[in-house]
Amino acid sequence: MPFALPNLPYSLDALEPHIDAATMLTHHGKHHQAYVNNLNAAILGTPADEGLSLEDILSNISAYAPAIRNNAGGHYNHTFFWEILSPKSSASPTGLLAEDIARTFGGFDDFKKLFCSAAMGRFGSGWAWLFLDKKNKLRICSTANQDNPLMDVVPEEDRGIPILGVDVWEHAYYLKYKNERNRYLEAFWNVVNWAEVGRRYEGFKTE
Ligand code: MN3
Repeated sequence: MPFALPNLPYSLDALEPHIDAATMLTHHGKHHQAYVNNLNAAILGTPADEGLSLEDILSNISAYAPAIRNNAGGHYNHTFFWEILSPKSSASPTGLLAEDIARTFGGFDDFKKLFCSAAMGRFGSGWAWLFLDKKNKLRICSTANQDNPLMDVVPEEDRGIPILGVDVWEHAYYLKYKNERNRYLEAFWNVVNWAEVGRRYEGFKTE
């Protein structure tokens, strides 16, 4: 099978009390595993089943069936999400990313408000993203379902390279926060792995 479920980089209860172990167990072990299984099944015998990377598939996703769009997106997005979370979070970004956030959005608090309003404004299931756009500028967007800025099917202005993302599917928060997506989003800031987010930013930012 070309794709496999990655291990979590921390224990299931490591993000407590902000993200609970019961949610992590289902989210990683059931939901993410299902995206992996369904992706492997959907690409069998297609051109995607020839050692293409997930990023290669996503950048050309318009050429593939909806099942590949949904499950390749689901696999990429969740792998990304586990990596940008950490129990050893710092309160805010540092270095070049912090400077760029201040320059682009006015300050870290202004950035958080804009990011949360993108996440709150997503009707139904999807994600909010901080990403480097085609001009290599920081931008915020939200995408539906398991779409993401790497895909060639999202609006042109929302395309680029994800730096930070948050899952706003109910399965990401319903066990602990019920319908209160806003409380989940407040808690999210306590477990962002800013070191990893900053590493991605510096890896993809040119100038
Ligand atoms: Mn999810």
